[in-house]
Amino acid sequence: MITFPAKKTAKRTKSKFYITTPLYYVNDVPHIGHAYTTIAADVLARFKRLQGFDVWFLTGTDEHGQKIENAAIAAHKEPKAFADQIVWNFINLWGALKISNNDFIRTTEERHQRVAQEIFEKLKSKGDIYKGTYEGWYCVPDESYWTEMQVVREGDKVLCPECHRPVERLKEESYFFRLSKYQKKLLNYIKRNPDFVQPNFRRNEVISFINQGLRDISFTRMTTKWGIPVPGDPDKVLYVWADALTNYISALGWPNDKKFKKFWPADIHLVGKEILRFHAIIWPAMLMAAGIKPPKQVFAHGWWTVDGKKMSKSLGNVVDPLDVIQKYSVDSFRYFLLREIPFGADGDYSDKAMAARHNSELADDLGNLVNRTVVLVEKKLGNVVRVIAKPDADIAPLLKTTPKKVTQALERMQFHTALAEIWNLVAAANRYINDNKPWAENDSAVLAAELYNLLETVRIIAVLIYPFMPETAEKIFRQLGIDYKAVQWKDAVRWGVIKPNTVIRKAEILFNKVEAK
Ligand code: ME8
Repeated sequence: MITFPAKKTAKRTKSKFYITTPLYYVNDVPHIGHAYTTIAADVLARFKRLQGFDVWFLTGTDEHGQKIENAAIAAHKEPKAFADQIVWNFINLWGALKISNNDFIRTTEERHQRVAQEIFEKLKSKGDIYKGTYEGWYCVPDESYWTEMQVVREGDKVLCPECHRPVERLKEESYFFRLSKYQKKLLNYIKRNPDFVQPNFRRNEVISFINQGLRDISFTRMTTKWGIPVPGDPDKVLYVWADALTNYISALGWPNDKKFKKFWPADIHLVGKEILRFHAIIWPAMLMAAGIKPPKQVFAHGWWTVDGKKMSKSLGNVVDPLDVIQKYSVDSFRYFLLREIPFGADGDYSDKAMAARHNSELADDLGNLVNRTVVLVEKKLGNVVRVIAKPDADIAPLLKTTPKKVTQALERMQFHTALAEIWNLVAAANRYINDNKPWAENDSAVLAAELYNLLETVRIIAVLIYPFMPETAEKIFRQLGIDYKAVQWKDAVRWGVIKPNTVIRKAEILFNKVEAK
């Protein structure tokens, strides 16, 4: 086997990787925003598994609080029965999207409720929880408290500064978490760990927010009954964020389970930008108070709009991922979301943009490359690989640099760059066919060498796209006679994996062209 003299990817001291998504509210069906975070987490989980990491990938649902209670009332259901119904929309969607999560946690599960209560008690025993009265504003859709200074007034309406929906006035007895005490410690942690909050511009936002001064936060609710009972004060329930954030350790069986010991601290909490403060301020402060290590990184991505507008039921522009994958394919959808915008920035979804990428980059570029290669091998070599040829100078330099660039991009969460690099290689391979014209080659040795180069290039591309498009990669591996279960990331820097006498299976169309609406 000829191996490129490429250096091994970065040395690692630890072989575990723990990645999480937010726990999605079960008030409604999932849309492309929820799919986005979960697909991004899945790509990283698959990438790390291929690299040999022991991966734990967690997702789940946030099932308590006033928002769910109100949605259940509107549906004439008990909150738990309502959650039991809605949760299937998430479980089924993750199945359809080929999400490879290792666990799925619901905050109504006993294993979670126990931990949420124990953490509350622990903070209380440390003197970081105290009794008082909360008086101020509350945004139910965001489940967040706002002060007089923060709310937006428009005429006689009082609106949430984050989502611009009306807020409620609250006055209730409550237990507060002494968040203010952790201001300095948090700032130090963020400064000492530049990767903790990413991207960098979000890190700066978090730092300036903390510098404005942190206020203690109400950690219980009285007027809402749908939640985890406060230990020792059953008239109250835990504030839904104080409950839900602890899922990241409850799912690992904190404090004694070997999963917790192995996987904590989390390597990455992936979140949307609107919930960054909960994850980068409140959550690490809770952990510090409980004497538990903070996560290594919180990465906040941007928001999708649809046809230039915020997705909303009233506008009727909420995109159901199941509709998209039915029209295009799971892999087209996964590809589009991560190729269209840099991770961290906002983006816009439209059927037109989706169709454009599907038809040109998937059907034309990748689909044709694989199809042409396999058809040529069928016609010219009778489907059988003859020899292992050396990498051709026309394509070898790119074959050598691309895997490295893709690895680097994935390690920096630059999914769109990783895909752009892979598509440079796809374009180079298509050019290689056009320039060398193997269909007209009369010298059988030259022909065998060219086709071998194409087959190995296609194989390497399949390795590189695997985290993004597992179904497509598997289809390609099957055509090349490769057991996809045995594929590793380092196979992308190997040459000579396809052996002589391998039977190449007949081309199967990877992507059918689709017309935009
Ligand atoms: O906030 N664009 O749950 P949630 C991109 N339960 N991502 C989007 C999006 C959009 N338009 N809309 C939603 C909650 N998301 C809490 C979290 S965690 C302990 C508790 C994604 O159902 C994005 O990841 O409102 C965002 O942070 C998340 O869904 C919010 O989901």
